[in-house]
Amino acid sequence: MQGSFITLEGIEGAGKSTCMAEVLKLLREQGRDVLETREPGGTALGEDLRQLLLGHKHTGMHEDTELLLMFAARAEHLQQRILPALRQGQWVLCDRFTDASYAYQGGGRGMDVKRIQQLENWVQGELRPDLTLLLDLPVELGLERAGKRSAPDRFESEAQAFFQRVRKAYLEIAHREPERVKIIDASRPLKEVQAQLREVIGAFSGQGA
Ligand code: Z5A
Repeated sequence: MQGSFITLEGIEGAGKSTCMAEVLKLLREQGRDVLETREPGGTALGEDLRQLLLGHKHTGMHEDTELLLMFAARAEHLQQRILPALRQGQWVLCDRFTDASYAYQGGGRGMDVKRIQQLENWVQGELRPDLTLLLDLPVELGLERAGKRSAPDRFESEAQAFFQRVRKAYLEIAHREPERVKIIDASRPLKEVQAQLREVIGAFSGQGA
């Protein structure tokens, strides 16, 4: 038996952490055995790479290095945790995945999308998420919400134009793959966002159960 692979995406301040908790709750209420994880990270090596990627020690890191480290962390994550869990019939709920590479490195940094596709095919083979929840909201609102939190990491220090490109890239993916990527209006009050999540997860579980 193969479990389902669900990912959550969104720009800065979209409310991913808040929504991860809600989706996890909904899936567990359905009796699913869920592995909750995140990228970059999810393994001991991946979490070390996360420190290098998000911290300010290597502020001038080359964009190729950044992309390769994202996929190095992803390769480890897939082989050590995601694939074994799916094979055992567990559902996997992952906070960000390869759409983030297309959005941040492709859209935000302007890297050649073909490079990302090559790495995606190499590292993942045919594996793609079964469902992706894209928490979408205007960049200004996202940055305002995020500004109320702790000190910004290396990505959070980017300019507003960077996040506009990231948002645009995410929306392009969603419009290209409407079956997989469901857009959640994250600008709404939390209760309304949770209701949207409930509807999408309910519809997906109805199909996938
Ligand atoms: N990255 C990459 O470049 N390439 C890749 O391939 C991958 C990642 C995988 C780490 O991500 C960075 O790595 C990320 C992209 C890059 N950089 N950025 N930016 P992360 O996911 O760990 O970092 P994050 O984006 O900061 O995620 P987060 O911690 O989940 O934050 P969030 O989306 O902003 O969520 P939040 O903390 O739940 O919400 C923010 C605030 O808004 C908080 O105070 C909430 O209480 C509030 N909130 C949430 N929802 C609402 C609603 N509906 N109304 C009002 N207020 C709300």
